[in-house]
Amino acid sequence: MKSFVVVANRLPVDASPGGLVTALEPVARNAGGAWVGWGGTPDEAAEPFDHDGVHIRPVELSAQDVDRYYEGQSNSTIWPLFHDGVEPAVHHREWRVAYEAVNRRFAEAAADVAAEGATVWVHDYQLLLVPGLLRAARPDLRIGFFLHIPFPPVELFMQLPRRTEFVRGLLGADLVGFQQPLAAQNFLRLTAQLLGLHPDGEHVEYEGRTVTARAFPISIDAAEIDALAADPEVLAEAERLRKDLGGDRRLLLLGVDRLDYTKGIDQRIEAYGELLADGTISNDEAVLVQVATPSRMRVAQYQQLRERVEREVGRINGEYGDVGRVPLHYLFQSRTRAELVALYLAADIMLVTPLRDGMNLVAKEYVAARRDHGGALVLSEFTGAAAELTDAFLVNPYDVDDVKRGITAAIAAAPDDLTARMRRMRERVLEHDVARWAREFLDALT
Ligand code: GDG
Repeated sequence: MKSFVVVANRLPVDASPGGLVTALEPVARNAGGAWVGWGGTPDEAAEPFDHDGVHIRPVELSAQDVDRYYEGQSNSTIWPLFHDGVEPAVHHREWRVAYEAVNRRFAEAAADVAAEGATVWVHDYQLLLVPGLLRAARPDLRIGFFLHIPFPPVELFMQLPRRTEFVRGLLGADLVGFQQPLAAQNFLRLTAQLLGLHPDGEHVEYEGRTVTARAFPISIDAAEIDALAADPEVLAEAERLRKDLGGDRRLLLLGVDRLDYTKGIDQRIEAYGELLADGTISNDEAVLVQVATPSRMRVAQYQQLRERVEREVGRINGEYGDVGRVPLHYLFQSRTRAELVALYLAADIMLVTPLRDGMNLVAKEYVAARRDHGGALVLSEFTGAAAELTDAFLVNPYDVDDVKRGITAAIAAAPDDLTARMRRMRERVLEHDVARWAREFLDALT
């Protein structure tokens, strides 16, 4: 039995270590805690084990669970709906049934490992029902929930079948954390609209308990990025990249995203193509590198996005490229963290243009990597990061002209101006790192 338990869709083993694992593994380890999650392979039976001082409690998913709970309800219903419906959400009754059944399995596993009065921290949109299910089984627990993606406006949330159950699910927590204050307000308004509750400031009374909804903007392990950015091998790799991309080219633009339709990759490429077409930039002076990490490739909307992007990349390289020199390097591959940091260091302009994004860690990683205070960030207004990185060149990704304006403003900016902007953004990110995020959430919870 453990007094601190993390519940997340994935376990902190094997999966490429993202920000969440980096942030929470030390907390779980220091607390001698447990982690409840799926190992990532369907139909795989797994026994609990200890890993790096953390008790790992695997939850099994069948191939059908993966289809219905993960690729279906989580990634084809909730993900698009919570991202402003930028792609239409798909609704299926059997997905909802599987989602509830799997959430119940996660809640049972958590109830099983949690000691009397333990603190349990549940994560993200795959597990919206877990706090409620866990509360019913274990009223003694302190339950926190953090949503990593946006929470939609009330009118959009209202489209979700069985919407009231999702709100009740979240109200099982003592503390519900969001990336942005507006998301917390949307949630509290829904408790009034759907359940007739009376939210007061950040709090709402529900079944004799006080539930708090508040923003806790997530961040990165800034020290890790900072150290990689000082590593001589990484610096040499950045030099090599510049040379390979054409040493005489003045400008390297960069995009790094999971290949996801929320990230605005096609809008960004369209803007770059138009800048080449109207002669604002030329293939001799500039090059764009787009890393698009493969993601959710079994979901139809992701396959369609891949086809759209690859067609456009081919068109632009065909029209504006030359033998041995293309304007757009597209990498449908995942890279190591060191390779990403080398790219960040080499890039003059980082393009982060999501249509909607809970936070966006890539923007923060770019800033953390720039120990030289070089480079410029073009950033979508519709990311959580935009609230903190106000010295970026902020753009509306739906407006191709505005994306082009942001890029040309970054190109034209005076070096002093760029340095001052980067210095301020970097201070912000180094001070507000992921350890601080976890500490603030857990202090508010316990
Ligand atoms: C969700 C929310 C929120 C990417 N490609 C590679 C790679 N990455 C790393 C990046 C970054 C992470 O993955 C992506 O984080 P983002 O925040 O940019 O986006 P999501 O994956 O959509 O994350 C988001 C986040 O949760 C945390 O709450 O910010 O809003 O959507 O760290 O560097 N890492 C490696 N190779 C790659 O090819 N090693």
